[in-house]
Amino acid sequence: GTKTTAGDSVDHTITGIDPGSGHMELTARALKEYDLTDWNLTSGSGAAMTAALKRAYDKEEPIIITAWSPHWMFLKFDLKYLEDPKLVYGDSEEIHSITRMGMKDDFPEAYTIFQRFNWDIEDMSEIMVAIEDGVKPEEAAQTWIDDNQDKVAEWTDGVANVDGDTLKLVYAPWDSEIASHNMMKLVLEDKGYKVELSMVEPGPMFSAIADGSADATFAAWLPITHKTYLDKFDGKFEDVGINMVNVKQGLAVPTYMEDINSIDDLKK
Ligand code: PBE
Repeated sequence: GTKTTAGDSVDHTITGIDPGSGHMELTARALKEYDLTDWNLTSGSGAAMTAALKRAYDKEEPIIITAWSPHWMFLKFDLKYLEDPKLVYGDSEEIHSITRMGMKDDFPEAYTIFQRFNWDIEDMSEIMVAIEDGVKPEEAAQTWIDDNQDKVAEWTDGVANVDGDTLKLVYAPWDSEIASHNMMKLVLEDKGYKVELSMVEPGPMFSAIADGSADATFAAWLPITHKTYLDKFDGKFEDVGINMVNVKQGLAVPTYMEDINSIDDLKK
């Protein structure tokens, strides 16, 4: 009989996330570079993608997703990244904190905190898993803060309190960034800021920083993921520093898809 290929088993479809995400751009590029011209990339949201993953996983059905780490999906499911010999998704990425131009002069105390802000994959994962388990984002973030006072103190020690200045933080609806922005909101509120959190699409997230309608985001993945956006807004934002290293993204599948280990395997 005819052998079912990896492509046939998933209908030549990769389950994507929000349009405008770096991952969507890179995955479109991967389909070209690996010559997977008959493949489709569906767009939706991170939540729709993990729901599709859960449905497939429960039935041990094949699925290929646009995954990233840190993410709770790697703690709740046995997944593996597909090798990416052409390094379309880069090697390892960093998350940068960026502000609008002039933010430093207007909010020097917060700026100092942003410069020092740096945490680990395990930290963010704790908040993400709690949220996935049904804890409200703000409560999950507060629990992490309560349990990691020493880490937070490294960012905030010696920084003066302020009196209700309003800071606008902007982020896209990725589970990783829901965790980081809820956490930093609470840290800033503890210093006396009023914090407005707005969740927007990826494009508007970067344009809000560039046009000054938002003060900061902790969601700029570099050097590859958001390169197109950062090149577009070159000179219109300030890169304050790295808040996390060794983050990653790529295509992933459940480990029960034993024969598929590389993006190259999708061509068969
Ligand atoms: N991500 C997580 C984002 C950045 C943060 C990999 C889903 C993206 O733009 O694709």
